[in-house]
Amino acid sequence: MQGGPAAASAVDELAAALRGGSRPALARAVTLVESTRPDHRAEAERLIEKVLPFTGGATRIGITGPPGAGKSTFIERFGLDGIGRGHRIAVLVVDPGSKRGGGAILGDKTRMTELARAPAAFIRPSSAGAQAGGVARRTREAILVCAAAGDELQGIKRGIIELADLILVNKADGELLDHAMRSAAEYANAVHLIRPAHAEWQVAVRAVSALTGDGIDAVWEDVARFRAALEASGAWTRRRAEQAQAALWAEIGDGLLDRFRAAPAIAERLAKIEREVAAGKRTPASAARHLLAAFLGEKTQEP
Ligand SMILES: Nc1nc2c(ncn2[C@@H]2O[C@H](COP(=O)(O)OP(=O)(O)OP(=O)(O)O)[C@@H](O)[C@H]2O)c(=O)[nH]1
Ligand SMILES: [Mg+2]
Repeated sequence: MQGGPAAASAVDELAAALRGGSRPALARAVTLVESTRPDHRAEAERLIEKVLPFTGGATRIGITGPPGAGKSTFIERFGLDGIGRGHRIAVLVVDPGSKRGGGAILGDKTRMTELARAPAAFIRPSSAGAQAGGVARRTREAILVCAAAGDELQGIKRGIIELADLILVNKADGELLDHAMRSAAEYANAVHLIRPAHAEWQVAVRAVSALTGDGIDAVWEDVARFRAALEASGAWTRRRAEQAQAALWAEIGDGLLDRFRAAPAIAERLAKIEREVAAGKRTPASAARHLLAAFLGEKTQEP
């Protein structure tokens, strides 16, 4: 779908406001990009193409960790410290475990109040809809694992540790301090046994306190060192390119599926064939072949 001249100039204005650092413009842009309406999609694509050349400066950080580890508290403290260092912060909250969203969103709105009020910060909880089509899909980057003091190493999936570029043991304060230090030492030992994902980066383990702010400065320095090391070797650019290509294939896959489901030849056959597959009367492979042939307008043997 093609946006008219009015839509085009609205998108140009939005792009200009976005580059000017306007928070309301950012909020509108995120809403636009998350929207699944076809006319919004067209505008969103136009907007993204306009601003894409200016996105290279941002560092994207993925943060994950077990429930209650202190992720929200950490993000608020880390974000405020970052603002103090002259950064501008955007937080996209994703809850991949559930489609409900509301609870976590409210929790974070109340937990990150100080950061939410900061003019240099922007916080957007992503809705279930956005996860299906928007931000979450485009939010895979360096993962920073936040482990609460008290978590055993086994408590965190090994797979996550292998993906992490930085591991934080939070709650290194008060009575939990000793325990956090021991945990951090254990993680550091474990990390040395794992083959590093980047030859130029040794995964760091840090004990931090999101409550007192201890250790948070070092995390900002790790982020800067990580970026500098990968930029120096060319891995940073290579990774961005790979991510863009992976996103291209994801878009192709999603686009094909959308077209497939919407095609009349599929719509009229789908319910019956799904029932047959569910009932074991037809194998998934043969059913898929039949539907694909119908979609592509090829002659099939069967009705
Ligand atoms: N002592 C101490 N408590 C902390 C620290 N960080 C967070 N907490 C507390 O731990 C609890 C959980 O913190 P959250 O920030 O909500 O943790 P979360 O990982 O976002 O939790 P979910 O979003 O529910 O998974 C809260 O009661 C915090 O006050 C810390 O550094 N030290
Ligand atoms: Mg939280």
